[in-house]
Amino acid sequence: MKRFDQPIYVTRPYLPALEDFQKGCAEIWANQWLSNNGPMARRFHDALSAYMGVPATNLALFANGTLSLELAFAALGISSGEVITTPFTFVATAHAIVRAGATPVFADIDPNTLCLSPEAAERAITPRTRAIVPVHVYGNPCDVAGFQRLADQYSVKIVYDAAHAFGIPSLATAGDVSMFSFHPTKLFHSAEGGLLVFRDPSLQERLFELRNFAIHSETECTAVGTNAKMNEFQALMGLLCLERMPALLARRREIHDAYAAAFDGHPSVRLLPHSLNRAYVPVLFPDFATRERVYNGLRDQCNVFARRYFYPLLTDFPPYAASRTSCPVAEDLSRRVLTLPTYHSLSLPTVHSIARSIVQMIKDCQ
Ligand code: T4K
Repeated sequence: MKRFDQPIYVTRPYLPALEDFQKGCAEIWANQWLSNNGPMARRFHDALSAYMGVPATNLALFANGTLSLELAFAALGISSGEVITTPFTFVATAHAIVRAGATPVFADIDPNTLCLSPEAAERAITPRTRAIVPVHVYGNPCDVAGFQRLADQYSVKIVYDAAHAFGIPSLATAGDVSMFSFHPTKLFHSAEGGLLVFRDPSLQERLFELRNFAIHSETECTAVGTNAKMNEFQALMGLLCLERMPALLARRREIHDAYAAAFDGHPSVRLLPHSLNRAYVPVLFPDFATRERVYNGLRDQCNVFARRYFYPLLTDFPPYAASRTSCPVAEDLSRRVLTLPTYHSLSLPTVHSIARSIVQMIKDCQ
């Protein structure tokens, strides 16, 4: 089993050429404009609109994904009641619901996609339900048609947490609102950043207002807004990364295929097949003990830091423990899943070595 000299993390951010970033910085210096919807942020906004094929009136940029999601609820008028979501996600999904003033209600996931199940969500609907927040986990698409049926039948809003799903055209405009995270651990990033894409263009004015304290002039403040603005350096990073999107996607696919080939014929390591942008490489093991052995073995013997996204479940954390519901599928899969390293600069020989070590660790304990 190979031990790497340098740690191999679950991900590393793509970094554009430093000279290109410096060139952009020279422009920011000349503008003397660093934040508050400056020229770079406006350019990034338009570039995203063109890339995603979404009118410029139907999106808004923010400082990060968590604040974007929080403000999506505020713009939709959701500040109380219940919001149904999955326990198999990053804490930010539920934090945003609570910080908006609503109560998260957890429902189980689909065993094939690991995304919220529309059937389980439907069972959790009550007269207090205001919205459903499905998460396209790892870039696996949720059952968008299933959730639209719930929206139509029960008059609830569908807000997708699409933090992992940038670069998947079919998910760009799903639901009432979709939130994309541009954190550096993501396939595409802007150092930190978040994007909302919404069906109703009238939300834009409200979102622009909320992200800038809800002030309109020196003498006017109309609501309790916040500071969720993307700054010019973030926008510059985003613009430079966006130019490389086709290459970023292609490289993830190559890495994913290399893992798939290496695990072919090894039923004890099942690569989850649905991630459309290959943002993550989640694998399932037969049981908790094997997953833990591989996770610890990679770290201790190989210097490889895989991550157990998403373990524990949100309802295992104190802020959400009182909201625990029966979610047997999520409980089982969370104890068996491991996400393996994938990022633009990860070499294929490194992927092969990680995969060989995993196969070896499983053989050793059989
Ligand atoms: N919804 C979902 C479903 C999400 O997954 C997330 C974020 C959100 C909402 C919220 O979006 P944001 O507000 O973040 O835009 C990471 C990220 O911090 C978090 O953004 C992400 N999800 C979550 C899944 O993963 P950690 O605690 O695993 O991050 P950390 O710092 O351990 O980073 C992982 C590895 O990445 C490190 O071991 C090394 C590498 N790394 C990280 C950073 C930040 C780098 O090489 N360079 C870097 O700059 O949470």
